[in-house]
Amino acid sequence: MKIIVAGGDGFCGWPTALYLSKQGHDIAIIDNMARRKWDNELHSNSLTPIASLEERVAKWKELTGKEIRIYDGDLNHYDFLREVLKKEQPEAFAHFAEQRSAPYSMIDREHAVFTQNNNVTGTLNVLYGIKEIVPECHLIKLGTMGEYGTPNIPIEEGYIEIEHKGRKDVLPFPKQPGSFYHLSKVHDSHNITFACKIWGIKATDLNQGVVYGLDTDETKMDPVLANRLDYDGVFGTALNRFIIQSTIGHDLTVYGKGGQTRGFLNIKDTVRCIEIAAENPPENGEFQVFNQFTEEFSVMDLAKMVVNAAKEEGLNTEIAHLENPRVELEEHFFQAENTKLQDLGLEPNLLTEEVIRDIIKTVISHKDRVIKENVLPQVTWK
Ligand code: NAD
Ligand code: USQ
Repeated sequence: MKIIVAGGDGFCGWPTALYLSKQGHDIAIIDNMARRKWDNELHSNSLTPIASLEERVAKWKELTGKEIRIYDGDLNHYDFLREVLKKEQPEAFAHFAEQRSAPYSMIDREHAVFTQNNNVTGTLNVLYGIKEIVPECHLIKLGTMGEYGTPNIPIEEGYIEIEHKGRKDVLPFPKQPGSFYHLSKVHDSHNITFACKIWGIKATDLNQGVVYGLDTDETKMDPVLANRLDYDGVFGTALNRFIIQSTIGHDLTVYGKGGQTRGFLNIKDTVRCIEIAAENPPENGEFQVFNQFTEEFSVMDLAKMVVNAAKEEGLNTEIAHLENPRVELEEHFFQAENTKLQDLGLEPNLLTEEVIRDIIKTVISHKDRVIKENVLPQVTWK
């Protein structure tokens, strides 16, 4: 299948591009290198040294003989996007290319506006591009579990049957996102729903949970193929942050009580989920939604697992309860459906202390790259 991976230089997109290429798909990457620029802006870095995208794809070609074409450009530049779509004629468009940090979107007005412009306009351009140039192309859009928030009822996969005043309907599940970033994903979902309805586009929204780990079989083939790994207070995510903190002797930064519960999945499952979505397009005009996570954990569950795993590696780690920089529930009900991807063949890589120990072993060799001032959270919601 001809697949464009937009955001293919990023944490989820790069291993996905490699995995799909390995499976025999014909891959082109679109990326404007924005993520590397945000590192410069934040005086931060990936824990792992990462090669340029040109070096990465050249190494992939050298090792496998497989070519991945790259287009350095912005989804917000429609003329650029249109030319790529004309040239590539993709059958699927896997769209990772957004500003994905909740704290980054909450820095100030400029960052909130940038996040929503970048994400919402980028996705709107992709929808117009598909309509205009490749109407049969399947849009596979990375959404987030955070679109739903933490309601006091079980979360369905996209839609809920509601009975109201004696009448029934199947409606989009209510959205209660917790940052201007998460809101951008909700706005995207609404725009995609509408575009499917009016133009007959086919799209899949993958409401992904928090991703942990960094390696896949493909990224491990050579140091030049290494994936990026974020640990700082802006782009680092819960479990990966805790693992890295344990290797540098930093207390684990649990925000508030730590009862915040989320869906999680290993990066190895992210790449497979994209393949499953590509293999299972919806009908024209349909917007299908899969909840893409494999297990639920509270932040405290994860911190305790990291403490135990780190101990086995000879690392003494303590848990700190920091004042929560975010506005969110710290103790709440959370139960979300996630059967659709597994029904289509996903075999989850579940989280064990062994898995955490493996990640610790990988990150420990790069721990000297940690910029310590970047570990504590500095962005607040208020
Ligand atoms: P990332 O920041 O590592 O990668 C995103 C890539 O998109 C970067 O390489 C960036 O340069 C590129 N990009 C951003 N805006 C662009 C634009 N306008 N035009 C072209 N390229 C652009 O992020 P990630 O962790 O790989 O996340 C990828 C997607 O998955 C995002 O949409 C994110 O919301 C979603 N997601 C991520 C996680 C997670 O835990 N990392 C969880 C759920 C959902
Ligand atoms: N948290 C801590 N300590 C930390 C970091 C986070 O307690 O050091 C808590 C947060 O307060 C939050 C939870 O852990 O309650 C998750 O935070 P996170 O930073 O791991 O994840 P989040 O901000 O939700 O964003 C990440 C990705 C985003 C994706 C989302 C999936 O950056 O792109 O959409 O995970 S989800 O959480 O399901 O919405």
